Amino acid sequence: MSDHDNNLSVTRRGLLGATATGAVLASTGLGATLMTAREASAAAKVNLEPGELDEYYGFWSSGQTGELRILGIPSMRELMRVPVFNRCSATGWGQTNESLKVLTEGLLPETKQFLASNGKKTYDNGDLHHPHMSFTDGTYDGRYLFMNDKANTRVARVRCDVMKCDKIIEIPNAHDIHGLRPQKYPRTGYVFANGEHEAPLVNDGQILDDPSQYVNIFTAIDGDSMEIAWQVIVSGNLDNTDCDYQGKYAFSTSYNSEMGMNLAEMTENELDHVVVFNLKEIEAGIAAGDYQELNGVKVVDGRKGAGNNYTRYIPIPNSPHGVNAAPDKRHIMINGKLSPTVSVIDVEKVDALFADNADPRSAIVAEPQLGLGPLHTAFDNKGNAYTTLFLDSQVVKWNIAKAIEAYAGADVDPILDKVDVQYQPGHNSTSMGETAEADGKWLISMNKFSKDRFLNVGPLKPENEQLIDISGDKMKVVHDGPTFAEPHDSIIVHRSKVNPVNVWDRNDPMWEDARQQAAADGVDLEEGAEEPIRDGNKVRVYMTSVAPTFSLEKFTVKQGDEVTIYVTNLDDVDDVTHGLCMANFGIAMEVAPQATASVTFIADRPGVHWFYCQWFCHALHMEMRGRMFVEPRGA
Ligand code: RUQ
Ligand code: CUA
Repeated sequence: MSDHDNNLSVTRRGLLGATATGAVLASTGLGATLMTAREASAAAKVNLEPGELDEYYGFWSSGQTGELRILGIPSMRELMRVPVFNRCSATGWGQTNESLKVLTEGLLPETKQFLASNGKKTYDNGDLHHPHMSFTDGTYDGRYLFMNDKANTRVARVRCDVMKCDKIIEIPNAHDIHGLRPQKYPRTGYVFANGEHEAPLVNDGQILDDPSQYVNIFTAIDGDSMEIAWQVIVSGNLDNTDCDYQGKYAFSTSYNSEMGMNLAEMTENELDHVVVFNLKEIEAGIAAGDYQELNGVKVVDGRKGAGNNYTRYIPIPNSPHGVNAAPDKRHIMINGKLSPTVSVIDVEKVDALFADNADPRSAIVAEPQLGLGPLHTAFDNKGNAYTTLFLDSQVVKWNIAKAIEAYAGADVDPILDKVDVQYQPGHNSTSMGETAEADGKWLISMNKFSKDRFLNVGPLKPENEQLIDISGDKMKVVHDGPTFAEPHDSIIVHRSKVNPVNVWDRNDPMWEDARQQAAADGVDLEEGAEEPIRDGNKVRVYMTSVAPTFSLEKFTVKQGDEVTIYVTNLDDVDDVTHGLCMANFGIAMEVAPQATASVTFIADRPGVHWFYCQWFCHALHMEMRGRMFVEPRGA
C-alpha cells in the first residue's frame, strides 16, 4: 500500500475522529484537555471501521500456550491462532495424522521412547517465545515463520502461504531452546537457536550434580531443510540471540556466565557477557574437520580459552537479556536487565576482535543509562531506539547517535522521551523494526501484568499489550489489548510482505501420506470410497465433503478395528471449511477448502455413533452428519 493512500484515509478519518472526540470531551467537562489533532488522528487510525483491513500483520508468541497468534495491527484484533506445540480442539492439531506427523517426525529416538513409556506419541505442551519471519536481503520475505519451544527443546516452522506448521524438530545436545532468530543477510539461511539451561554434553546420567562439567549449546539450523547445520559449545549460558545485517556474526546474551545453579550464584558477577559467533570461521572449522560428532550433529568448541576464532566474549553488565540489531545495519543492542544500561556494539568494530584479538570491550560504542530493568529494544527509521524498562514500567525512547556521542564524552542526553506502560514490559516490537525497512509508526509494549486495566476475571489475570504511536516526537499509548498466556515477543510485518492463499492446493505436501495410502488402496481422494477398505483389523474410510453433506451417510466397522477416516473437502470457495467430529470418540478435525485431513482411532465402542460437521458451513450444517456402526465383538 502506498503512503499516499494511507495518509488520505488517515486524514479523512482523523477529521471525523477529532469532531466526535471533541463532542465527547466537551460533554464530560474535559474540554480543557482537548486532544491535539495528532492524538485524535492516532486514535482514529487504531479504531478501524468495520470491514477495514489492518495495515500490518502481527505475528505473536503465546508463551506457555504453545501456539502462534496472528493479529491485525493497529486494530489489535486477533485474527487467527495457529497451533504449533499445543493441542487444538478446533482444528484437531495433535490428533490428525497430518499434524501428528509434524509433531513426531522431528523427535529424537530417545524422546520417542521416553514419551511412549508415558503413553504418549508426542509432547502435549510447549513454551513458544520468539516468532520470527524468514529474511531475504535484510527484510521479511513472507516464506516462513520460525519459533522456539523452551519447554521441550524444539524449533518449529510455519508456512506463511497456508499459515500452518509444517516442521518441528527437536534440537539434540542442547537444553531448552530460548532465544531464536533467522539470518537476515543474504537470506534465511540459518536459524539461530540458544540452549538456555546448562547440562552435561552427554546427558545420560553419568554426570549429575557436577556443574563444572555442564555446557550450553548454540545451534544453527538450516531454515530450508530444517536440519541442524552445526552447533557450538559455549562458556556460560545462552539467553537471547540476534545477528547482523552482513551475514557475518550472531550474538547471544549470557546471564549466567557464572554457571551458577541457584539465584545467588547466577547473579554473582557484575559482568556477564555476550558471545559473538563468527559464522565464516565456524563453517571453515567444520570444513576442516575441527569438530566432534554428537547425535549426528557437528559440534565445535567455542568456549573461552579454546584458542580458535569461532567465538569472542564481550563483557556486559549485568545479566543481560535481549539482543536487538538496529535497522541502521550497524548497531547491536544488548539489554542490561540488572544493569540500567543498554550496551551498543558496532559490528564494524567486531572484525578486530577476531583479526587482532582486540580488547572485546572495544566493540562497545555506547552504554546509555536508561532506567531500571532494560529487557528489549525496538527501533524506528529515524535512528531512535525504544527500550522496555521492566522495573520502571516504562518504555524509553533514546537516540543512538547521541548515545554514541555521550559515550565518547560529549555532554548530551540521549533520552528523548519516556512513557508509562501498564505494567512490567518484557518484549516490545515496532512496525518492520527488526528489518532494514523499519518505518517508525507503531510500537507494541508486551506487558507481563495488567493489574487494574481490565474487568476482574479472577486470580489469573490477562497480560496487557499496549499499542504506542511512535510517529511523533512523543510516544503515545493508544490502545490496551488484554491477552492470554503469554505474549513474549511479536513482530509487526507490513501486509505487503505476506500473501496467504484462500484455498489449499490439492497437490499440497501436507497430506502426502494420505495420497499414497489412497493410491495403494486404489482410491481417488477426490472421489472417496463407497465402502470402508479393510486390511486385517485396519479399516480405511474415504469420504469427501461438499456443503452440506459428506459423501457417506453411514459405514460399518467392527469393534476393535483401527479405523482411519480421510475427509477431502471438495468445496473450493473461501471460508467453506468443514470438520469431522466423531461424537463420544474424542475425535475432531478441521478440513479447509480443498484439503484432505485424516484421523485414526480404535473403534472399541460398539453401537451407533454419529459423526457430524463441526465447522458451521451452510444453512443445513446441522444436518451434515452420518452414522458409524460399530458391530460388537463376536457378532
Ligand atoms: S524473552 S520477555 Cu523469551 Cu524477554 Cu520473553
Ligand atoms: Cu460442513 Cu458444517
